[in-house]
Amino acid sequence: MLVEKYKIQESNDGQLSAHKAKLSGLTGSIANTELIIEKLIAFQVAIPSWALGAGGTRFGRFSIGGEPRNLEEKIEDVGLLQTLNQSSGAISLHIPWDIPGNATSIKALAAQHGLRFDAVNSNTFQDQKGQEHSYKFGSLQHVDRAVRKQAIEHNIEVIKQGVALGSASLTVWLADGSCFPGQLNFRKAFQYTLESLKEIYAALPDNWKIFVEYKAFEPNFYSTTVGDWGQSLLYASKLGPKAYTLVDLGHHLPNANIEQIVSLLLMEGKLGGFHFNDSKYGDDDLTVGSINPYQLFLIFQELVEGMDAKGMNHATDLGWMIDASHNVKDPLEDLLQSVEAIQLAYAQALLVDANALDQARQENDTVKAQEILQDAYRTDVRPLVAEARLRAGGALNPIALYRSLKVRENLIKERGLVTVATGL
Ligand code: RM4
Ligand code: MN
Ligand code: MN
Repeated sequence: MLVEKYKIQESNDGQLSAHKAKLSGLTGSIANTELIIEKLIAFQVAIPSWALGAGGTRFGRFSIGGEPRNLEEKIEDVGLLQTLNQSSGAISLHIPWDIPGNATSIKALAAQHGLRFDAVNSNTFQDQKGQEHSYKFGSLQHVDRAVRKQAIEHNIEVIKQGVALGSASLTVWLADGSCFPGQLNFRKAFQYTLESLKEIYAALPDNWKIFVEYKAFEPNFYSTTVGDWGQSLLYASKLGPKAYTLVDLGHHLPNANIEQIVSLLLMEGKLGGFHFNDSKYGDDDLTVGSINPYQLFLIFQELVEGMDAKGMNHATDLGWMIDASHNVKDPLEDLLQSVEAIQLAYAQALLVDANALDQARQENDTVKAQEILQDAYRTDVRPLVAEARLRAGGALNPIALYRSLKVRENLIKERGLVTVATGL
């Protein structure tokens, strides 16, 4: 389904005066609103191709209807999000959940929707039909060289597919690890994984990056071979300058200080990308900002401060991606909420007066430091984000428009009620 520009215009026109009134309240009290709006317009978040259908748990999966049946329809769905919010201008593919049969036409279709391809993701955590060796006991870490080789070759194939689509990074997330004490020699598992990653690294084109994503547990419950940021950083450092750590917000043990991790990875020049989501317990893959928006803000505050310290471009120097799963919500509404939550946290982080914060820290003025952060966090920046969308040609209120245009109902008419999208 396509949403025509005039429909966006019509709905924006009806909300314009109320929006402008809210916006002028903010521009009156904040000095750098123009700069923030410009930065928001430039900031794009990649949508995961594996999160456009109903997610499931090991207990069940409840269809939402109208799910995309193939990659072309997934691109249409992301295009729809982009039309509405003008901030979802990229898609991240998971291979082989999505196989771009004809790369030229897939690339052209994406371009028609204003989309580019962000990181491509390999999958050696599931066995595919007809696959020679099983990943039951790991892939890049496997004790059998033949299994490792198969997994390496898959990653190299994913790089080739990514090159054809104009992507420039590979995300490797491994389920490798062990479920029971005694199952694995930790050092051997690390060394095998490192050797395998080195072979994949050697196949990267010059301008490419490899992101090593860590995760504390699941599906392995005793040890994970890339289990935390320390292990990921170790691999990335040993691999070389094209290798970086990827932080997925749901991949830590409870109460981990993710903002501190982000700060230090940036300091080391080894933060490569992000998978945004939210969680209360583990890898819950919930809507960004739905559980702990303050933590998201604190993470963005470190991102902005750390990137500025290195003169990095906020919009282009890191891979910004969502990684989520939708069990009860319409995935497209959920993704609109997630993108907005990211933009809000980013805008609030841009409000922080870095010099004043620095001075408060210098004077050990803990109260002042907290006030500075919470002042920014408690500012309602929704009108700024809406203004950025308006100027970029998007909808002032994407979810309201999505609903009033009955997008899901139309997708169900087009695609049917019992379609199942590949992915999580
Ligand atoms: C993992 C991890 C990866 C994602 C898979 C589907 O938990 O977050 O990034 O590709 O799930
Ligand atoms: Mn992830
Ligand atoms: Mn995950």
